[in-house]
Amino acid sequence: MRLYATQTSPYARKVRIALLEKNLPCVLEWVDLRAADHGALEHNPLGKIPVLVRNDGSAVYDSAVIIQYLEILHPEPAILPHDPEARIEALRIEALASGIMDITVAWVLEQRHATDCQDADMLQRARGRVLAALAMLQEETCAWKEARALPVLTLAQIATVAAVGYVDLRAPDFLLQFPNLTTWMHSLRQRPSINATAPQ
Ligand SMILES: N[C@@H](CCC(=O)N[C@@H](CS)C(=O)NCC(=O)O)C(=O)O
Repeated sequence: MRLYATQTSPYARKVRIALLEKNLPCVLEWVDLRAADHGALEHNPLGKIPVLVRNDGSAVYDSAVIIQYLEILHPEPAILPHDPEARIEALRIEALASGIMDITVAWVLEQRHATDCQDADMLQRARGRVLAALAMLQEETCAWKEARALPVLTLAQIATVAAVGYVDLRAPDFLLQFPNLTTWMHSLRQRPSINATAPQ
């Protein structure tokens, strides 16, 4: 398998952590998203990463679908609970974390405009929504204090680390109100899957 990714994409990081937690070998293909003809376009007409290219050449995207693909084809160790209620809950937290990624990416892109061209309402609304979602994630992590010692991380934890790590990289001020969330994320630093995928 080959995974098209960038070093900083939180969506790609979610998949990279899942691959490492599941001990699945995968070649990483680094993509320059600014290039007009970057390699992922050949496999995903949307031009978005991550894209997983299977050994038969067929492609799987987006990150949530790649995760489902990995879990279906390589069920052990499981990163999603088997119990239906717990599974839906894990997928909800993944959606919450992905929403944080989506809104933070949009916030970052808006911030890059010249100050007098920025949409101040959009920036404020985005900030408010990310903060509300981070508050909810912080509540979730209270139950995960021992995640560092788990044999395998769950999808909810993986998506949370990827989202919070991205906020920490691009909008660290957003995390000031959430010291417990930051502490939880840092407690996982020594885990090989987290350490090896930290955005640079
Ligand atoms: N919903 C997608 C989002 C993927 C996404 O937006 N990736 C960004 C990188 S962080 C990207 O490829 N952007 C390039 C573009 O939109 O042209 C997923 O979960 O995989």
